[in-house]
Amino acid sequence: MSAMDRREFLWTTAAGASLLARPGGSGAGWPDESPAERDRRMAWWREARFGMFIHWGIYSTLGGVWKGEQVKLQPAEWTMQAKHVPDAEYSQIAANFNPVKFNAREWAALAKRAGMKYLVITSKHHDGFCLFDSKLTNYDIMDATPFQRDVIKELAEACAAEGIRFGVYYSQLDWHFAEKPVARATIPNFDRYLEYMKGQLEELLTGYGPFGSLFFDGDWMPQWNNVLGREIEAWCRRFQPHLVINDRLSKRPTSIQLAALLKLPYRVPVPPVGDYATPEQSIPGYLPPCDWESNMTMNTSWGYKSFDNNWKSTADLIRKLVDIASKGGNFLLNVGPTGEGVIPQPSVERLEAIGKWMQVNGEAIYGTGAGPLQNLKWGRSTQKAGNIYLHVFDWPAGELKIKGLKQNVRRAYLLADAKADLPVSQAGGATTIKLPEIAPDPISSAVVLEGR
Ligand code: FHN
Repeated sequence: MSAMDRREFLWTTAAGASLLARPGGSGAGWPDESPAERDRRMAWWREARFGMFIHWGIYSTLGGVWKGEQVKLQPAEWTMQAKHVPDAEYSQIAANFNPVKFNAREWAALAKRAGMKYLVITSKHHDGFCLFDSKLTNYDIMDATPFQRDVIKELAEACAAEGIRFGVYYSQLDWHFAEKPVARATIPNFDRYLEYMKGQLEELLTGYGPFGSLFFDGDWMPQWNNVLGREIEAWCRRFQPHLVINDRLSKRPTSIQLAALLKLPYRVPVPPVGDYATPEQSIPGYLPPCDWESNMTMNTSWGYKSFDNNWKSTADLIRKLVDIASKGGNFLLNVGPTGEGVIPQPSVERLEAIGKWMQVNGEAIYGTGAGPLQNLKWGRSTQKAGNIYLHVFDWPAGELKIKGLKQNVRRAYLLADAKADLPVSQAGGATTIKLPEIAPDPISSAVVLEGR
């Protein structure tokens, strides 16, 4: 067994041993929800495949720098922890949060142009600052900043206008209540904090229109467990029964946390609470047994980090999107706007380019399932409604020959030129498609195989 296999085995064993998968397949949903009802509730999310993640808050004013010192190892939204800033001092920076360039409609329109079908923004991250007008605290954008606009409300309305599903990220880990800003913080008077958390979730789920999804985070905090997770899931579903909720209401095994932190491959466990698993900054090397969504940054920080220019290329991001879809997953791609409310230009450029690619290739991503051909050297495959989509990264000379395809192919064509049939033959267990010399797209070109 190779070292990698052994490590993966360890993660799998640890993950498997510590998770009691809920009966009824992946995810929890309503305890008595039938598989058909769950499929109906998940349908838009499985169709969407691609969403925008937004990490934005008072930490964005810092750009990953605290008193002249760069936050190097942690992402920018962890500045409070990285620089061991007491809450009394850190919370003062809210007075500098005045994002006068924020334009919700521009953000929603950019997500739409990128081909994204849903958007998830941090309503409250670990620092506890609220981007929405909460009646339960003054540590929010209405009371603690000169901006005094409810950006969650503005963005929810903008998404509705652009036809994009709106959702929020909410951290159960809260350094504004914790004894100190550390990853494994404990919160005194935890029952009182839980009531605060439930009250804020009620505010969000009753005051901002229908949500598509909720992304919880911070399950690694010592006080969190699956019982609380199920309690909060049921609480949220009281207000919006058809929410799609991630797995971080679960108490994911520490091995998953460590693997994510160390960027090691790990088996995505079926969530005991919530609807989908959330591999982070990674794509599983196999087909997970449940709904799942990979969330990733474009550089290395979720929150705006002024000196982080380690941007993934557009080609890399498109191929990640294809790879994720080929394994039946969703891609939640992050932007970290500045303290002024501006999405960094490198992010905008990549999203515009992905959007142009999606205009041609979106049919091979949206609503598709994991492809019948896995572990392809030259590309990936997805499938939908009897069609197989071959996503060709490395364009071959003259023809593409694939073995192991069980389906009979009636017709083959380039998604970029659907009117022109490609010569296709099937013999001896192989399917051969004659291809033009030049690929329609240098990054990834879709060849459609229509079933008989
Ligand atoms: O600690 C957070 C981090 O800041 C970021 O929000 C990511 C996004 O999935 N989640 C946690 C790290 O796993």
